Amino acid sequence: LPLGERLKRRIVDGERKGLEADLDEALTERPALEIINDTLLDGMKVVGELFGSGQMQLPFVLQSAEVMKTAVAYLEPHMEKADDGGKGRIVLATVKGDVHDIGKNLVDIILSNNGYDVVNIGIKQPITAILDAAEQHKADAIGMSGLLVKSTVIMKENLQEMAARGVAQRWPVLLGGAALTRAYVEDDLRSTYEGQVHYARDAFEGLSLMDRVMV
Ligand code: B1M
Repeated sequence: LPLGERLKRRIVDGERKGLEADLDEALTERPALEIINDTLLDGMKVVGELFGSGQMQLPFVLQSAEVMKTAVAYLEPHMEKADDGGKGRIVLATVKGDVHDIGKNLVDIILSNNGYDVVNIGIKQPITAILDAAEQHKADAIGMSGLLVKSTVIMKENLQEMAARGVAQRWPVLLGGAALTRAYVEDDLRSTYEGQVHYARDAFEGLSLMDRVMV
């Protein structure tokens, strides 16, 4: 198989052996971010389709996710650091009840490499923990990730909780994750919320939103 196909296959098959050698070879051809975006994420997409259609069982999805994480960790030091920090601080979390963190961690990498201080508090985080972290770290913004349909409801509840606590105007909120849609965030959530809430389709939109929010 050609290198790109081989790497994609590794994600789909959850095959770690020889991964680093393939990544080293890919790095001689393309920048790290391009390898992630154009190849590895394609592999994860296939995993999602296979899982969704019942052709792949959960333990194998987990293996694929582990290979994806290993690959991203291996590539991270090779990424260009465009900016050294000081552009603002964001608390990032995957919402309550949700364990998916590959997307959130990519957002962390992209923002960190582009001048933001990221306080990544992990998965399954209730809004109380998110707000405590935002307070404690004097964050300028809050980012919530969630991939389950259920998580889109949690995000709505989280915004309601922020409004109830009177902190809606204090932190602009960025939302992202596969189950969210732009319409849900920009029409539904935004219409009832007095603070800033933004939808980010991917990590790069997350970055451009932060650049807009922080001016
Ligand atoms: Co799960 N899972 N999973 N899973 N999983 C999905 C999400 C699912 C769509 C698969 C499917 O059915 N086709 C489905 C959800 C269905 C639904 O809710 N309607 C699903 C399910 C059902 C489940 C379980 C319930 C399965 C079970 O237990 N029976 C379970 C849930 C457990 C829980 O959360 N309580 C579960 C578990 C798992 C694993 C642990 C095996 C593993 C996660 C490992 C990990 O993350 N450490 C896993 C995986 C890997 C997936 C799929 C296959 C891939 C997700 C992924 O990493 N994609 C996923 C299929 C899919 O998403 N279509 C699926 C790559 C990643 C880069 O994309 O996170 O979307 P993503 O991030 C993107 C953008 O969304 C955006 O930027 C990234 C790209 O640049 N983004 C942000 C994300 N967050 C952002 C935040 C921002 C800005 C942008 O600002 C704050």
